[in-house]
Amino acid sequence: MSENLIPPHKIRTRFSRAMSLMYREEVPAYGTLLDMVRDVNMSVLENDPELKKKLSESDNLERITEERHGAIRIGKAEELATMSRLFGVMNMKAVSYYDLTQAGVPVHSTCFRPIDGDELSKSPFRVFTSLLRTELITDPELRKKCEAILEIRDIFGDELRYLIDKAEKQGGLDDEDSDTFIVEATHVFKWHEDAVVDKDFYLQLKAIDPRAADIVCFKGPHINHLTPRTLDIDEVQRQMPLHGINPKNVIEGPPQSCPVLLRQTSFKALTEPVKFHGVEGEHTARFGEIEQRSAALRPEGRSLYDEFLNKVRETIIPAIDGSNADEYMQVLEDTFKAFPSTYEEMRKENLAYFQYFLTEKGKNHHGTVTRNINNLIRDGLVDYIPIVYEDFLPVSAAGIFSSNASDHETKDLFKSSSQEEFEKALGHEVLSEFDLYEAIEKNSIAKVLGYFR
Ligand code: OOG
Ligand code: NI
Repeated sequence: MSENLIPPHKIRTRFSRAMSLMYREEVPAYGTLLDMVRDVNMSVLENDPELKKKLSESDNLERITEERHGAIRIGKAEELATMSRLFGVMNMKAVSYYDLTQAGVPVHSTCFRPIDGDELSKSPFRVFTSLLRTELITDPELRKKCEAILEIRDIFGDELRYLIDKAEKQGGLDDEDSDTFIVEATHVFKWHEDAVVDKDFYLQLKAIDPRAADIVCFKGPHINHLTPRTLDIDEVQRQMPLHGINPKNVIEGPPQSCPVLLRQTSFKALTEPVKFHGVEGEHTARFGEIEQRSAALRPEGRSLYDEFLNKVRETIIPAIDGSNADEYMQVLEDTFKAFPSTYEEMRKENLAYFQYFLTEKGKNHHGTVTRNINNLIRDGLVDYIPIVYEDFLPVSAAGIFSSNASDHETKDLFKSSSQEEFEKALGHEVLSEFDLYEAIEKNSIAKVLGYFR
């Protein structure tokens, strides 16, 4: 039987494409964005043959064109546990814990994604998944009602549950089952314009927290954005208004001059018509986002990044209406001037993770060498590129969360990290992103050194 099973990465690629097709239909501006990103990426590569050559070593162009992340929000522990099994069918694992209460959003999150280099290069689809923490809704009546609504809903359905079980039992799915799985799984993330509550309740909950209303009041965890990866976010940002899309004025993450981690910007989707038990209303749920990914940082580099970003935010917090955007971007640029800006420096100071590979000279070398990575680099036999950051930044995520709650100022009501509770709901522990990057780096060193024995 097992020879008929489809490899998980193929199911993941097909699923990612199906999601993209669905979202393109649901939110046409997403299609516009995809086209823009593809054009910008192509011209970046045409103008930078060196980058093109380096990309093809690991982070190839096909991968980048296919690459996207989505975000969903779910309402109860059982949904998170089943979600973990659903993504497991596509070899996507829960990586990292994100506490969004530090930004006043009553959720905590993880990212489901492929974890090893080979799987990532085949299809790097990831889904940022947030679980509502109803215990943080302070009004006891409202909280009880939310929990009662969530308690009875089934966002997956029998067919999908059956296929998840089957995949786990036989170690995968065959072609026909994979097709059904993709149709059913995509359906879970579809937009439904019929709310499951009346308008009064929706407005009441929205006044307390718009994200809670987005999770509780609808049939399922509609995908709220899908984000293509661009090689030049500043250029896409500049072009967006020319295509009738208005982005937030602030790019989240490090400044342009600092090629680390993740830079993101989003635009607000149109307010959409909704029916609350037949009564007309509206909801702002879905939006668009683009991102540029650079080097993954070691814990030391990450602490330094956090320290710099905190310094920025002690000086200036980007206003929701974008009124101080230029000033914010300037403070960001100025503050990060002291952060190492070249990969050579970052490698010397042990701030980032790198992937090592043989140069042409290295491949043609036949004499003996000292098997020491620094010497091999010095002698031009080995070169390196940064390992791409595959994860998310909680402060940026908070900025993204607020882009779809425009009229809601972030409150400093609650702050309570609870990784243990989250993992209990998930049914297992989340993986450490640092361990994963470390493994990719170690592996590439071992491979390179193995060549010179
Ligand atoms: C998720 C926001 C986080 C990102 O790119 O940081 C995110 C959400 O709004 O549900 O997707
Ligand atoms: Ni996102």
